[in-house]
Amino acid sequence: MRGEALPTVSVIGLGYIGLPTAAIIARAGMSVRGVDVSQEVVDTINRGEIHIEEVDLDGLVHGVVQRGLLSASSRVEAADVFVIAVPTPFAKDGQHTPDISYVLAAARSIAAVLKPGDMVILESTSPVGTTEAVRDLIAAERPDLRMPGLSSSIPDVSIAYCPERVLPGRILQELTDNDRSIGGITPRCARKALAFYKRFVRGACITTDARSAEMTKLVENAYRDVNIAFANELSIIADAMGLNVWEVIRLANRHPRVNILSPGPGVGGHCIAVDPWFIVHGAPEQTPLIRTARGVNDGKIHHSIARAAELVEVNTRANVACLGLAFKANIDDFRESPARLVAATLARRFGKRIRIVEPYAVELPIEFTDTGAELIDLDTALETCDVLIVLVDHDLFRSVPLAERINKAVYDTRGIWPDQPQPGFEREELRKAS
Ligand code: SAJ
Repeated sequence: MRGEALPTVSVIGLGYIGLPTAAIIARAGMSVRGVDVSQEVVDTINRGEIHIEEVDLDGLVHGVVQRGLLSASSRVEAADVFVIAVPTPFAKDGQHTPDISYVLAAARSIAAVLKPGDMVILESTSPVGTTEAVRDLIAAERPDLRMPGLSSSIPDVSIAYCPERVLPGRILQELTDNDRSIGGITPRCARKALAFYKRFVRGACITTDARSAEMTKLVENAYRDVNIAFANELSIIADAMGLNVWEVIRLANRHPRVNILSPGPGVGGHCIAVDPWFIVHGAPEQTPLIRTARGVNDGKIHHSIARAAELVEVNTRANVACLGLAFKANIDDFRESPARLVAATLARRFGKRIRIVEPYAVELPIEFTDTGAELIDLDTALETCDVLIVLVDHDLFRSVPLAERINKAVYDTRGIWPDQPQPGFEREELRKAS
């Protein structure tokens, strides 16, 4: 690559993946134009500021904007490489059908400015076949350009699928250090995309075909969902049998080939609870396990609500602290959060007895309005609430010593307090002892 001019890059979609990706590519010295439909996002980035929370992202974006390597716009303009990082939500049909319209809209806007030699890379999590759909759309819009895989002649443009696999809260580190699957529409496309990613990725970049790369991304998240479902099902079984699930998992995981994940109040976020459906949608007859896992994890939310409500009802006079609203530990993302759903359901049912502790929130989300529930800090909760419902394993909650919660009724959906006496468990121990 020595002596070669660096490509100019356009990143379409400046959300949780697009913006960090754009900033990292810019840091590698390439000139990057970020594109977003929101003028507010565009203006924020052009001021060198950011609109999302992610560790160290503010300093990085500020730096590359200052150095003139990253700018934002609401229009797609000519570039050498186009990276699509737009959302792929569900369609509004209630059937968990993937909606790839944002991807296709991005492809259409790229088609208008595409020139021979350019490369288009899709990063959005997508159902199998989407990269080919992007290619077909561009082929229809630009009959003057030869497309990969449609004829035996050398194509004018390259098209590839390269999913991200980063964890919120560690995005910048994982964007550079994680291995990447790079799926070309043709092997030639994959090699060209590989050369691009090698400029800013330290992890291994492994080439494959586009459909395999699309499926790989979905499989990674479905794998995690199925494994969390196993843990969640165990927790429901343990409740029915009066067992301490954390003790059972801890001991089972001493086996050299067993590694059970952690139960929780359900699975949240925008990936693990969504992506398995893309596989189910593509192969409805072949996916009983993946579909069932989704049902188990969603069912765990209702189980958590029922168990928490029982505890609130039994402790008639007590104030109740729900600990956490985020979809997982130590982040400020409350979207698609089972913790938030459990807390809001309790607030609607029990009103002002419910208090919420969420160190990452400055106010309660909209659905808490008029419920009577209030946002309080952890110290106040420990002073004023006799029932604690742990919904998120934030480090702040983990650090509460036994002495400060020993006399409280606790439902710990995350197992952060293994030393907390478990009433049901103790009864069972006593029964066995007598
Ligand atoms: N959870 C449990 N028990 C566990 C692990 C997680 O209940 O043992 C819950 C979390 O509390 C949360 C949900 O699962 O509600 C998802 O959290 P997560 O940490 O498993 O994953 P995400 O959604 O933050 O990120 C995932 C990652 N995928 C995998 O680990 C296979 C990440 O690498 C992907 O890049 C990301 O999805 C994505 O963008 O697809």
